[in-house]
Amino acid sequence: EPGSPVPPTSPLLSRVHTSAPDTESAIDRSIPEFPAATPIDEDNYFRLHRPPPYLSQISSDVAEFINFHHRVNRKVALVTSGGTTVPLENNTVRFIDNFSAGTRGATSAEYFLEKGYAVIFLHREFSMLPYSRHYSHTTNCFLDYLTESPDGKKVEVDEKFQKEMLVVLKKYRYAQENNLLLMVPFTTVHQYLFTLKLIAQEMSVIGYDAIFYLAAAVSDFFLPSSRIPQHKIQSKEVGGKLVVDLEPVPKFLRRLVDSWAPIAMIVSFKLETDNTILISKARTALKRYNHQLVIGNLLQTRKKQVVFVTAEGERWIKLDPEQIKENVDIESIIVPEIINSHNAWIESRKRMGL
Ligand code: PAZ
Repeated sequence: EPGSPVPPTSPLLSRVHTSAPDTESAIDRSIPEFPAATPIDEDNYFRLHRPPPYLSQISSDVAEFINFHHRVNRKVALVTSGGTTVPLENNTVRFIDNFSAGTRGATSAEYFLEKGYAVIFLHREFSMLPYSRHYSHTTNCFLDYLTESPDGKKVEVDEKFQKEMLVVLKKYRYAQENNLLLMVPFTTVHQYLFTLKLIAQEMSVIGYDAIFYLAAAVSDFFLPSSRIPQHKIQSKEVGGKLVVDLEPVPKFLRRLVDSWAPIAMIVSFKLETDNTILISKARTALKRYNHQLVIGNLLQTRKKQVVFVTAEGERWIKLDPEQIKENVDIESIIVPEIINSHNAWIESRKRMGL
């Protein structure tokens, strides 16, 4: 993390990164595009799949959070983060997952908070969280940040980490004490879609003061409820060979733009692994969903460079070698740029009398 000292290597933990992509054999996602979801697709999907049982609890938490910030005219960002899973069984032993650790979302949420936004953090449960990300999901054990007090009776933060941890702690406490951050988890793609729709509808009361920052890696394929077995698939039932036949997940971004949050500013991300198709895919998404901004990124370089694709053209944001050496978060550049565009968006809406 920026400026933080490197904790000592723990003998208990491996220094190998198993989640780093193999750039030679990374999956090529230049698969055919599916059309944007229609109102009928929406109706079918939400009618044929059961809503998560906890949704009403989330609904009241979100409504309360939004009203609280609406009263003081605070802007609200919905940040989605982490990957969705696709269960292969109802009592889920096996599921399909993706690589996303939630770094983009958790880091971006911190910068939105720093700029005075309230944040609803719709995230994959157990992925990275704002503030705690500085000390979780690393190859270091959290105990490496601690030390025994001189009399051996208490635990203290190691002197080396005091300064940096105090800064993070103050920001975390500020967000907590001022009710600025609402955590909403998901695991499966169904939970994500039901919750996204619900939050979008709750957020409609704040109109253009809302921004959607869709950094989650949402599954493109799923197994419909009608075809999910209740119990763990037995190898004898499938003749010893498991063939998985998935359906495309309806492209609900279009429904978000047209119907769930028609006045809010919407920023989506587009991930590719092949740099020759990144910009054209981002541009196709912008046209297809008709929203304000697509941020393109490559799996291999996503922490160092991204491309903003808008109706006006493309613009790269790249960390320079010095910034890379100093571990600057690219989100510290992305988020303020987006906030400028959000302000311009609000002004344009006001001028149009909306
Ligand atoms: O979560 P992370 O920091 O490891 O990765 C972020 C990301 C690449 C998932 C995000 O920047 C992104 O591109 N999300 C959209 C992915 C897509 O559905 O195309």
